[in-house]
Amino acid sequence: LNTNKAEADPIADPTTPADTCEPCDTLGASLARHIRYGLCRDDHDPEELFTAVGESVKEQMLDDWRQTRIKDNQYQQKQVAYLSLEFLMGRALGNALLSLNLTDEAKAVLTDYATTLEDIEQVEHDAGLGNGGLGRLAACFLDSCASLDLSVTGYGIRYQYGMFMQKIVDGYQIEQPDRWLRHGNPWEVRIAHKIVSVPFFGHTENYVDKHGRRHHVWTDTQNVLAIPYDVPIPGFNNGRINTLRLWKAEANDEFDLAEFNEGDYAEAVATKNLAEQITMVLYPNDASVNGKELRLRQQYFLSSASLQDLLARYVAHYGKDFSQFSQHNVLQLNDTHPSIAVPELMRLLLDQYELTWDEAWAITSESMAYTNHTLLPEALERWSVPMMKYMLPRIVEIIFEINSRYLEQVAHHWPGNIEKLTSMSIIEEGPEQHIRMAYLAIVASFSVNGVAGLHTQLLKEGLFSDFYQLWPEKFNNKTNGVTPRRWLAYCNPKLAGLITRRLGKEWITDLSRLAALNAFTSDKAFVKEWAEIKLANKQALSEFVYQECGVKFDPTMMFDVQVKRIHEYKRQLLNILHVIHLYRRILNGDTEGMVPRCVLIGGKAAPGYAMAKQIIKLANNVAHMVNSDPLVTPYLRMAFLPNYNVSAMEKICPGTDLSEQISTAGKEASGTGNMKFMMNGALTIGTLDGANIEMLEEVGHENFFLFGLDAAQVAQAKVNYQPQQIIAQSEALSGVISMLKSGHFNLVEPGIFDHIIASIIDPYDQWMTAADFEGYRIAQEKVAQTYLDQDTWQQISIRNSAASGRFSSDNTIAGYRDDIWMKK
Ligand code: NBG
Repeated sequence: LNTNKAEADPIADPTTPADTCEPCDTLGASLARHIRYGLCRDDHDPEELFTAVGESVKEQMLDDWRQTRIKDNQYQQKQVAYLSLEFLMGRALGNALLSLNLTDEAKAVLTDYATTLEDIEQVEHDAGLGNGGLGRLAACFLDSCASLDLSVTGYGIRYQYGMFMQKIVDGYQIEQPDRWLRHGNPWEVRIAHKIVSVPFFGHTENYVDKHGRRHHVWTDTQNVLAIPYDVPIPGFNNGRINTLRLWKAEANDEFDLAEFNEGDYAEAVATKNLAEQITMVLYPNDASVNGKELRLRQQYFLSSASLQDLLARYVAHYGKDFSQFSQHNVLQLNDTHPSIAVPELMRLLLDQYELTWDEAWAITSESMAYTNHTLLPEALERWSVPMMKYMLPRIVEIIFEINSRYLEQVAHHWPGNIEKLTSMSIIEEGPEQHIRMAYLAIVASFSVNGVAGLHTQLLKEGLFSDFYQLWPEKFNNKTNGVTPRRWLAYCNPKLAGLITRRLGKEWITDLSRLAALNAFTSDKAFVKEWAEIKLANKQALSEFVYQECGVKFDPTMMFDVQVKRIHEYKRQLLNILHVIHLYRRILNGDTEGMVPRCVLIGGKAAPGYAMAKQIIKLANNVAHMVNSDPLVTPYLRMAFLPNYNVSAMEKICPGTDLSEQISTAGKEASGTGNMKFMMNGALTIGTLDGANIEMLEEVGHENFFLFGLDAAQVAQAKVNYQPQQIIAQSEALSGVISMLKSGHFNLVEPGIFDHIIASIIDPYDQWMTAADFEGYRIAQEKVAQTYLDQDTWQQISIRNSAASGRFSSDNTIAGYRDDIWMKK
């Protein structure tokens, strides 16, 4: 355990030679030393050179990292723990250099090694410890917290295999393991003295002591060690280095003595590997539950290790007086995935620190805050009670106790209403009982937030309406945001340079300043330069697309892009149907007023999601037919980009003209890709869903291509939905459907798209693809018309960037800070 003494400030008050040694070298000297003494050989390959660069850059952060830690251990400001099963960090090098203001120095230093910073950056493997929006949001938040000088620790899992690598073979998605740690990870530091132990299985016993107090013991457990690996999170040019603490599971050394004595030494050691499976792999499901036992083990492992860590740190400073705990700590739960932290904090306070139930509950319910990220029912976690009882018997006891006390409140609020008790209970009855994790999180949290205005409203009116009636004060909205450091300053240096030349560099930490760009829409030279930068970025993107897909994109054509996880609600299918429509028009010679376009679609499908995988296959097959017809390619080209990830988006969003945000209204909680595109001057074609609504509010209707049913109309239209009729009334859509049915895109694989075709015609199609097709097609025509007038298009592009200030995650985090974290 760390004590006050160990964390006293050794720099002010040196106690060992280590405290008085020379401060660390310059980046160049440090790199030379890592290459000479760190790599142990001269014929280093690019991976090794990257490792040395990473180590050197990390070294530049160590003093500030230590100072940040020392300061935060004094609890000078409230300590926030951001608990998340996912942190989709991507690459770290370029962003760290930007934050430390070392980019130019690094560029200069690397010329001595006959390489460029760009080449070294490309060697870094993405840290893909997340699925999509939820994990990337956590990463953007960490950047903003550090940049706003907030003491926030990210707690997550150090998965040995992150998000799978997607290959496309014959148009089909193939998943391959992501061995991101194979060449080591220069950013992490293993902190062996902060290991904690996490219990599983066993059983509970209780007894009454001589003072009449009941004690609970959870015994006969199998314990797994949690080893922290710390990753530095530099604030932007401000000296703060926060920590992302990722836990790795390891077996402890308590061997099974019976096996041991029977001479099965090797067996006894080998079975210990089971423990290490806990942090082996990230579950690749986005927006659906991972109902596997191992997933629950991951959730408990993360929650328990992080809470033990937090409590030990608190006790080291304040002793066992927990009366101040919630004043100094807050835990933000990133979705329900870590919500088992609720009963775990209760357990630690009750069983380990011997607080009473009321004391423990006051602390827990004053320090937990929960963020919901989806309305989709298939994503709401429910865990089987028998399974949880077997794995975590003490935790289940505590959940039942929380539930019975809470149901009393429900009974007071709705006297005599048995139905309410059943529907609001944390325990769902049925052939097998289940624990509703979202309800557990709401009951225990002082704050419950959605991630965009519409999403929060729908939570209050629909999914959680009973809870909203009971506790209206808990509910609040925090519209998502993205960090302008990575998503503009770093990924689009040309545009960032132009903006800085005109506005100064303050926009990097105050994105609302981009509003001043509106003044330049009538400045011809500025507009011209804006357009030239987009063209150069499109050139770079076409090289990337050619390298990854072998498809030639022409930068003079419009770049129309949809990249995100593949899901029916996101309606990549609607986009593909539109491509088929354009293809038919070209084949029919109807090219009047058509704007040549390159359509890019990218994204991963959950490995068990058959329909999403078929959509990928359809995109690839349509792309093949389009690209192989020389009569078509002057007007239309299409590519499916394999293995879409963070570093791909860094190349894609600067070179995009049109951003596709076309989900069925009411389904996309917020979206964050939409914001990255907007910041980089793309125009959006989109529905009234998620944060699109707020983007539209900021930029105005004349600068946004809106179409489709809104959430209320979707609900209404479901009542008597007749897609067959809609198709019959649309010449364009009937043509598209008959072409699909004819097998034109699957000549040698008959029938493979039958499910997709059936889904569009199905009166129970939840995603209402047919309903929105005509609106979408017309909006796309408007896009084309607008694009023909390049001056107007570029002005709208500038206005989109200018209006994106509200979607900086700095802004979002300021909201979390003021309304949630600093509330008490
Ligand atoms: C996702 C939503 C997105 C949202 C991100 C971040 C889940 C469960 N939800 O719309 O689908 O932008 O969360 O809030 O991954």
